[in-house]
Amino acid sequence: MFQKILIANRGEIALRVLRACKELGIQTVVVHSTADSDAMHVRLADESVCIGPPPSRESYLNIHQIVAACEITGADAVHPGYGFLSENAKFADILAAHNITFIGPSGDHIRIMGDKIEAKRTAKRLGIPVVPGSDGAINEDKEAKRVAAEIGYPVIIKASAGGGGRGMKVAHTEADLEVALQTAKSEAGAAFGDDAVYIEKYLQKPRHIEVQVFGDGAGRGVHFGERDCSLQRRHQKVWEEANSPALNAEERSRIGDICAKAIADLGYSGAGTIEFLYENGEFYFIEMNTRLQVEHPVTEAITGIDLVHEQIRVASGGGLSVRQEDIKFNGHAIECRINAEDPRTFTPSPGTITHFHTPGGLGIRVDSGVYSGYKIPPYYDSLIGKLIVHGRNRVECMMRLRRALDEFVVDGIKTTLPLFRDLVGNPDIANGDYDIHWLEKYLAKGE
Ligand code: MV4
Repeated sequence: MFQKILIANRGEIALRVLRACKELGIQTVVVHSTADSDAMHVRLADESVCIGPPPSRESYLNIHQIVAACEITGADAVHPGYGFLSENAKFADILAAHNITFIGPSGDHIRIMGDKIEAKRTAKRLGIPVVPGSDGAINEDKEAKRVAAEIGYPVIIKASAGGGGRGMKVAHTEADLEVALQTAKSEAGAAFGDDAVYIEKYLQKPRHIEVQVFGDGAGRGVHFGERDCSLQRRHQKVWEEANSPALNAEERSRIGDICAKAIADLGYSGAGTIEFLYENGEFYFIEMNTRLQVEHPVTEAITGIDLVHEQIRVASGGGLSVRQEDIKFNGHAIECRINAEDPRTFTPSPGTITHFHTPGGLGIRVDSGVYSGYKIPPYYDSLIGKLIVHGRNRVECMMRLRRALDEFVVDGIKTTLPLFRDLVGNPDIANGDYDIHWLEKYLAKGE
């Protein structure tokens, strides 16, 4: 097991990882920017190293500073959290070259999944169902038209270096295709320095369902069920739940088993998430994330398994603590992302939190690094905490969520809490009847 882990992140996830390290008796080092000196995780860590000024480029993304902090403190592993360097293959490779363990998959696996064309090709080869579309990159209008005619309109053009919704264009008819292809290519070139694009059938009313997987790096793979993350705004998830209200037990184990086997065959190590669009009873792979995700607590709630413990165990060579048959799905969990934003316009609202009171009681978890008197710096994303609620079934979970939202107090700044108080009373949400476009339509109606 590791002696000392360096946490290369900030905010609630840095605290989340710190807690796991403490439970495992592992010493902790945090690196932080000058904007985060007062952060809770910095106070609670055994050691902290200030690695630079507020801009992420010069601190949380500064590989050399982070490697230097490992050398100075004698950390033997790095947990990258999510965002920042968590899916940076070069960072994983550089740490390996310094004999420091990256708590995550190999640089090569990160690289494959970062290239969306290569990721899709790999998924298909491993027996994962993918969205119908081009086999690789599309360069010519003629090729695009041939593929589109074959799969049928509407089609979507995506950047291979994109992901998470960046660099996509929809073409509804052949007349739209040339413009969509050229725009997608030039935008991809400008944004990513790589203009490779591919074409897929555009699914009009899917749900976003993702499967939590783990590999031990030695040919074993397991799945921890799915999460439904269909409630999003501008590709930012707002509300996530497990299990998906749309799936039955047979569908859950069918897609889960496919994913677990793929992860085993790939020789993948650590936590991963395989993302699907789900429409009319079918799953279609879109991307794989090679990191721990923001919404991992809903999976922890229904399985009772600490996923950060598993990451650390696997990275240290201790293997997974569970076999597939040990993983049971118990009840229902919902996560609300509490952002320091206006609940209608989503404009960031940094500043000082004058009062912070979190709900409690059976089935309630709050993951947050903020406290009364804390000043939210304006430089980073606006997530200030996550409310995760568990119940024996979805109805009980929703009852508890409504009560927990009533107890939650955040004064001094605007937050998205009022949005969740509206959502929890909405009949479509109560019925689990929503797709990836539901939230934006709801917000546009201004209800
Ligand atoms: C799609 C799609 C429809 N058809 N692909 C957006 C994020 C990126 N991960 C993939 N995305 C989409 N890909 C096909 N073939 C619709 C979306 C999409 C979306 C997906 C998940 C959650 C919210 C979304 C909002 C708009 C579009």
